Amino acid sequence: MKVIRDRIAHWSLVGLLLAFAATSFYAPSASAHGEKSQAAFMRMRTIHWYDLKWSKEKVQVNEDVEITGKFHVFEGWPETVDEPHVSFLNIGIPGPVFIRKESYIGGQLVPRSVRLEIGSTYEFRVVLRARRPGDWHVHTMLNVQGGGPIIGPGKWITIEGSMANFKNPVTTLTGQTIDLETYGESNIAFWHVFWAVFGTAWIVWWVRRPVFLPRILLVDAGRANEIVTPTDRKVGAAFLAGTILIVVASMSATNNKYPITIPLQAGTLRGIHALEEKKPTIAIKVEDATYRVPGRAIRFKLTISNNGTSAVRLGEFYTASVRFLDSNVYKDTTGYPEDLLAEDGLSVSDNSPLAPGETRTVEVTASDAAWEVYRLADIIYDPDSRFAGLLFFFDAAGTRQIVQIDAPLIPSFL
Ligand SMILES: [Cu+2]
Repeated sequence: MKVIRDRIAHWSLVGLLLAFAATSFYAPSASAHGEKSQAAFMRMRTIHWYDLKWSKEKVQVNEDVEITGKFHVFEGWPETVDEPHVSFLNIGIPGPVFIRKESYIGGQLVPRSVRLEIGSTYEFRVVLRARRPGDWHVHTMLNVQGGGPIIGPGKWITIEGSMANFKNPVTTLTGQTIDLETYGESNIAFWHVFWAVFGTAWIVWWVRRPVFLPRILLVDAGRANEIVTPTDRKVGAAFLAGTILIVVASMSATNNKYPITIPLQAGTLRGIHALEEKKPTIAIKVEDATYRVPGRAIRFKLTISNNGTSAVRLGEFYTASVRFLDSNVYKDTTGYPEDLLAEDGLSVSDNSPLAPGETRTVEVTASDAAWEVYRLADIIYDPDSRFAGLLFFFDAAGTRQIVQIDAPLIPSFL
């Protein structure tokens, strides 16, 4: 019997060790972080992030990185996502590898949720401070209550140094400078350990004596009174009085040590300033839009009317974080994430300058591996086959105009 039991114990231990070894050596690296699995039409038809800039790609612990840019809240917001009336400007990172020092929308500090209006464009700025060394894929994102996370383009940022050096100093309104990384930690530890020991002491008082069978037999025999002695009652009373006394005394000590405290600050911020945008002087009509299944490109026919005063060319088509550029017209200098940048992914059947007053119908092809890698091709599985995006036109002086497009997107199988 003993031999069998020993064998079972032995092999269970071996099994456990093997399972542990197998799982600890298996560490797959993920390169996109949630957005690929979201419905393509929702990514195209919610938030358009553009003009993104990252102040640095490599930082030391305690150094800041600033992410700035604009986002447009698409007019044709999907019904399946609640309107962004309670939204939060977040950052998508695997835990606090950076801390968020500041975030602004329209120049206003936004530590809380904000109300955003459909159709508006906002400017944002997020200041991150490096905390944990590694290579991190940092996304700007917007959490919409009733809609979930709307993930912007992610960029790899490297943090060097040691996390042990990380500091997060804050000066309170009582004039004290504290380090939020460790502030209050020892106090929390002390009180939790204290009450755990207190509770354990109470249990130990009772389990010193035989716990179960003798007591059950005594109760069954009608001698339950003998289990609890007069000393036990005194100890019980002492524990009761001690508990109440310690709670009251420590509460008043806390009030003396921290006389000024405030409630948690919360509440949605309204009246966030949107960017005032000039109406584009270019009118667009999407005649039709298709994509081949399977394939890596989207094609659309545009009728472009230039109602402005200078000749323009189409330089970029943006949809769902992917930027398709015509390198003859526009080149990216912002260090946009490579996997989302099709430097020469946009081809226009006739991209010669469109003179003021002129109208032209052109075929546009936006083609890149990103269409497949980021699963925009998976719009074939969506219950609403419509796309949306931004077109960026440039005149000879480099002045930019942004026109939003929105149309049904029809698959072609032949
Ligand atoms: Cu990512």
